[in-house]
Amino acid sequence: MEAVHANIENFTSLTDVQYQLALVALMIGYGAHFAFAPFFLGNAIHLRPQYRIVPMISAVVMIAAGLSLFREFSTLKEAYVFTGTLWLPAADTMHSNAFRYANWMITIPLLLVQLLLAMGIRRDEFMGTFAKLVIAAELMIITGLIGQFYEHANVGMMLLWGAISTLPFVYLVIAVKGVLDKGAARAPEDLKPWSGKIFLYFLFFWGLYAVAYMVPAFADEGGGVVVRQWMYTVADVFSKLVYGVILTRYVLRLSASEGHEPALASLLPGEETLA
Ligand code: RET
Repeated sequence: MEAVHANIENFTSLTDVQYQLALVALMIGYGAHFAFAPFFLGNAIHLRPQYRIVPMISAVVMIAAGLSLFREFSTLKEAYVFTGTLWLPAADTMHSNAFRYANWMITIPLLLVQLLLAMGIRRDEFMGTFAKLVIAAELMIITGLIGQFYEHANVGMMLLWGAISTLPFVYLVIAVKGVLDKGAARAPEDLKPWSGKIFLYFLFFWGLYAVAYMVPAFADEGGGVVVRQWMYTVADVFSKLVYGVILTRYVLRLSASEGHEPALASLLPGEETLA
């Protein structure tokens, strides 16, 4: 019996190069995420206390994503057997991207709360805005999760669920724009342009997940497996890791504009010593 609701990874043979390239994508993913957890924690001390939570959330996201990607790496590695020429899907093990979606259920709310905190959303609007964003995000993930089970057996169903999932995604994008506009309104003059740039950045890299979702409709062979795992890695690194670096830089600038000195600044040589 065939596991019809499994991902395309379980139905296609890979060349040696394809097998290694797909694994390399996942390895870069977990390696980068794990490496950046201490980076974010180390940055926190330079911030005004109220902003320290921003890089701390990134550190949590890094560990959660790193663990998930490490498992994805291991299951992909074990999902094939070498025949002497090609890597064929193993009969008794399976690789599943569904675990990614489960991981997003946790990481996406964290990325959203991080945005609200960095943009300084007022306490009285905080919970309401957060609830709207999270409900939209979870609906998007759950419908996408259902759809990806059909990517091998029924591409039409996959696209239908993908279209349904796009509705909450569009709502989410509009709501995020609203949050960024509010952030810009309260930001000092030199930080105002960040908001529009962060929006385009967000749209591009979150949108990349939706493009990756559709890959099996166009390429369900070894090439499709490699392209999709790479798209996921690029989207992961930029929407979690580099996004965390950007938001941390943003609150560092905010801290400075609010008169906060980076930690240890008093130990650095002052201008009078350099002169
Ligand atoms: C799905 C299904 C197809 C339609 C759309 C999707 C959007 C996914 C997104 C995922 C973002 C993930 C992030 C993870 C961080 O850990 C569900 C693939 C629109 C936007 C940011």
